[in-house]
Amino acid sequence: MKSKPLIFAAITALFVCFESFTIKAELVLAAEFNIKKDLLLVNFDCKTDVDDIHTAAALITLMSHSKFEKVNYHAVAGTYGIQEGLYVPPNDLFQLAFEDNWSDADANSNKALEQVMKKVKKTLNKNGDIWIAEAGQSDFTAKLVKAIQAELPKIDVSTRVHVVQHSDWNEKVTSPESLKFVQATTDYQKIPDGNAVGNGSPGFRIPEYTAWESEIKDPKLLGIWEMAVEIGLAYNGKDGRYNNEAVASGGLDFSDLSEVCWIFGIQNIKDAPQFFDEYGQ
Ligand SMILES: [Ca+2]
Ligand SMILES: [Ca+2]
Repeated sequence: MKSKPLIFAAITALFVCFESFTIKAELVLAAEFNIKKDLLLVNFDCKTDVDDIHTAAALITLMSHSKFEKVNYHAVAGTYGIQEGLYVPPNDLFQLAFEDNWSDADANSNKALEQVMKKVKKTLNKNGDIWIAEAGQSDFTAKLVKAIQAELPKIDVSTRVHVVQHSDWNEKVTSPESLKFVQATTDYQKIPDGNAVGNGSPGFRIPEYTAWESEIKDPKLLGIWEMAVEIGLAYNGKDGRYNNEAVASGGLDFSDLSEVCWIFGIQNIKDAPQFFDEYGQ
């Protein structure tokens, strides 16, 4: 009878081993982004909603986490479509958060395209894929795809360029030709809206939420969040810009990060508190 606990222990060990193998296999399957060779592009319109500003802080928070610190990423500001209204200048924040990893399409769209193409070419030539999270419209992506087709005609854009969009409004204010073109040429994925909780993608819009102040311990990240919240409050609803009620109430809106979570296979995050709990540091 002495061997009974041993057998039990062996079975338990086997079960634990099998279970952790299953979890790992699921993670690999869910995350199609290949950290070793792919490029993540995050396109921010910054017009006129201030939520992109919070999304930028959330993006660098995620990219600073040990799980994602090796990700090759690049942010582009000013990738707006045909919407009316004023821009929310993100330059100080983007410089602090992303340092060299961003381009300013608002100041000079062609120069931004050139800078992005340099990274895109390098990635595609080394067999990596391009993943684009649209924090706004797809007009800049349309330009980018045309440049890829012209400069790298052998690349199959429909399997190598993945575009993720979560918002009906972003699609509506992309110029119709650009939207049609991007949808027809790339691997275009429409996901559930990141402004709502419980719809299949994370919901990162939360009124009256200030707990990030204690969740973020890293001084640099804390400074970035403080600046993002300050810019958000300064420009929200100002001079005819969209009035984001979550931001106005002292909360956060980084809804566009739901696309980045989708790309990395971490779309099981429910909401902002869970995001800070797991990835705040
Ligand atoms: Ca946006
Ligand atoms: Ca939003």
